Amino acid sequence: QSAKVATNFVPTKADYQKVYNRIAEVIDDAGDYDNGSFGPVVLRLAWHASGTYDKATGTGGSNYATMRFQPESLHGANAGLHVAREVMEKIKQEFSWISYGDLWTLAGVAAVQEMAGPKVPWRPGRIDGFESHSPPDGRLPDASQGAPHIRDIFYRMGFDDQEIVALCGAHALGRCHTDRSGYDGPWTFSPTMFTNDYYKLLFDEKWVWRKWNGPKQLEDKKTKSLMMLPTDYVLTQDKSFKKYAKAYADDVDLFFKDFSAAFAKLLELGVPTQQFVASEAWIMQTVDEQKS
Ligand code: DDH
Repeated sequence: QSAKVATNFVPTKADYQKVYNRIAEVIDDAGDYDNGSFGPVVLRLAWHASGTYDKATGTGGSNYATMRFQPESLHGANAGLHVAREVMEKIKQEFSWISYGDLWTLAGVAAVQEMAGPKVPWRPGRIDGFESHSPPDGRLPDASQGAPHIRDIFYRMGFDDQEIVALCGAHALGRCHTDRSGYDGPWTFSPTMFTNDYYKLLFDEKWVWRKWNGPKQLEDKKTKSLMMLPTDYVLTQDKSFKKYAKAYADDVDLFFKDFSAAFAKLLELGVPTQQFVASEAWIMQTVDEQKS
């Protein structure tokens, strides 16, 4: 924000689209890192930067980008996200006027949209805060737990069962890393394509506990190349979660619509409404759309 004042530069939607475009480039320029894409890890950064919100106290959330500071950057749940923060830092150097909170959340939007997901409404307005704004550890979900824990964590942010199940569909993307969470492997066969395969696979495959030295996780009996966390599998076991998971397995359009709404809400958690520049969120264009 101080940069904005210093240069008297008031960015427009077109300026944010330039940042979006640069994010899209950088996400793709990943060499042999994880299927050649930083998209999934950048999406996870946006989620972990926002998912610390507590509606009872109004603390946490995406406003202050406090994951820049220790100890939050070192919280167990954030292991590996330095990769995403470093990728984002390159862009921050080029567009110094954008706040980290806006940059990270816009990157989450770009990751979803560029990996063929739904359009996600987004608007700028987050400001860079201080270490004193940092949330305590333990606000993000623990993958070894069951339905009560998932509800505790997401109800605290202000989400309901339908939104919880929709948000979990992000696990169509990316993978677990043994040196980060201890878990291992991808959820789907196309970890850089946003699809509803996560739900389809949950119901269509037979899931068995993997026999290994790592934390308890499931593997698909047929190929043994996919994984589910205990918290993923719960979506097929809990009656209320299951209803939505089944609906998303059967209807990709419904999943896209509901994911977009819940994810847009997630990205705005903890940001006072008056800070938002626009009264309505924007739809940023994909790189492909700008070509035609
Ligand atoms: Fe997740 N997630 N997530 N997740 N997540 C992991 C990876 C990724 C949980 C645990 C893990 C969401 C919900 C949950 C993404 C997006 C989202 C990993 C592996 C664990 C563990 C980390 C590693 O080893 O690198 C749990 C538990 C929950 C829950 O209880 C609901 C949500 C809501 C999102 C979202 O984006 C909206 C993405 C993307 C990844 C892949 C990251 C990567 O590097 O690849």
